[in-house]
Amino acid sequence: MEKEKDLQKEFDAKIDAETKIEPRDWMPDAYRKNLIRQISQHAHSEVVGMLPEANWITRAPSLRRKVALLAKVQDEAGHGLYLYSATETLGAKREDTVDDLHRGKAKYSNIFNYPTVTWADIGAIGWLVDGAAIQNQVMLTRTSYGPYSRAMVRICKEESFHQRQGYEIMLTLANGTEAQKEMAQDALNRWWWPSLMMFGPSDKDSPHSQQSMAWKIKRQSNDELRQEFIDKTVPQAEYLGLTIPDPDLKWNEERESYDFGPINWDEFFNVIKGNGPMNKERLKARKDAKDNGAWVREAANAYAKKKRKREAGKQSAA
Ligand code: BYC
Repeated sequence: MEKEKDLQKEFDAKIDAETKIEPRDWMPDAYRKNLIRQISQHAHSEVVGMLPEANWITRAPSLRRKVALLAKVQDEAGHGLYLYSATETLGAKREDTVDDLHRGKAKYSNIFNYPTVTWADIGAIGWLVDGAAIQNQVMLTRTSYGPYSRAMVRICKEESFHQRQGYEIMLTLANGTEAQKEMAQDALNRWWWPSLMMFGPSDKDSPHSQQSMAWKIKRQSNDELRQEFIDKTVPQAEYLGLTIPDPDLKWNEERESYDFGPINWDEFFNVIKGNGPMNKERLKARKDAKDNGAWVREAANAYAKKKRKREAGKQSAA
């Protein structure tokens, strides 16, 4: 008991001093659990996030667009891998983590449960979804758990390229024909609100925030990040000549920030419960990928199994 208290004190001192917590360091169980929850959900989001975009790889309008989109989707797979590895440093088994996703037990970002119906959606995802991701993830480069913070540095660099490829698609469409501009506006209309929801419920309804901020896992609150994202993104929409679909959006001189209309939290909670337009398809695609890859895993394991059997045979003969 005394020893536990000393370990807790040492942990608290490290958090205070901004010293990273490393895999072999002692950490409170609740800190470990909370990190596994957040990092694994983040990993699932990266991997499920490949699906709506992959939908357009074969239909990208030019070779240049296709190459950029392919690179982006591959980057997301890489992000998933760094993050699954980070959960393993906390003692989580990757098989269990992935099974939690497939069983619908673990969450992944609300945003990937909407369909990508036109090419402009690929622009809107890069601009808004990756833009929101950067807004949230830059603070995570300073998160208190070492492996997570180091993974986030690399991820943020890649997200920055993703955001630009999306904005450039929007810029091209917004300066194109009337039909192209309409397509860009329609994509903005559909992706704006779900993008704002990506930051999570408002601070008063966010059960994990207070403790996560005290442990310096999160460095800014959901509402703070959402507001910063809006303030940055509105001028970008103006530059495109597009209209943010919020009649209440208004610059507030006093706060030097935008006021905005109410977010439909019923929609958010419904989507993260598994009832969004694409939840079932997304999970099915992930499960199918696992099932269809079974033969690869079997082949990769075959040699190891054979070797084990041979060695067991030698031992029993000896
Ligand atoms: N979607 O107490 P709260 C990407 C859940 S991927 C679904 O505020 P927390 C990209 C939350 O899990 C973007 N669920 O939680 C990839 C919790 O439920 P549980 C993903 C959400 O953790 C490919 C409950 O609501 N980014 O960038 O303190 C292509 C209460 O919430 C969401 C990350 O994962 C949501 N949006 O704060 C392009 C970043 N929000 O677990 C782009 C890392 C909340 O109790 N994660 N919930 O069942 C975080 O920073 C934090 O986990 C969050 C939520 C800010 C998201």
